[in-house]
Amino acid sequence: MKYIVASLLLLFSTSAFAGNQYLVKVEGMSCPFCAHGVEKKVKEMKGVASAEVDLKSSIVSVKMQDGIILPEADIKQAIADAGFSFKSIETVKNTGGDHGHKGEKSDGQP
Ligand SMILES: [Cu+2]
Repeated sequence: MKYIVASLLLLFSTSAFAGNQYLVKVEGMSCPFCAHGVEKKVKEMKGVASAEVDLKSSIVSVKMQDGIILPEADIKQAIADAGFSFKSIETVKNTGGDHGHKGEKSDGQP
């Protein structure tokens, strides 16, 4: 029984890593209203878990639901629909560095 729980936990944490994250560079966002518009459009996309705009760097960070890949054409379209131009997209590699160390340390939890 213990074995099953352990492997379930393992499965669970592995699938959590499947939530792909992207940094999308957008041209033309100059105020929070622009940012909001882009954010809204991106969030309307299928499979998007969250979207957050950093105005300073003009980067929208998009988190996808588990296992969903963000097609470049789709994000381009969403940005265009919001009235801005897509510049580039970068996949954030989830190295698992701080989060992936199972059983090593658990932040004071017993
Ligand atoms: Cu604006």
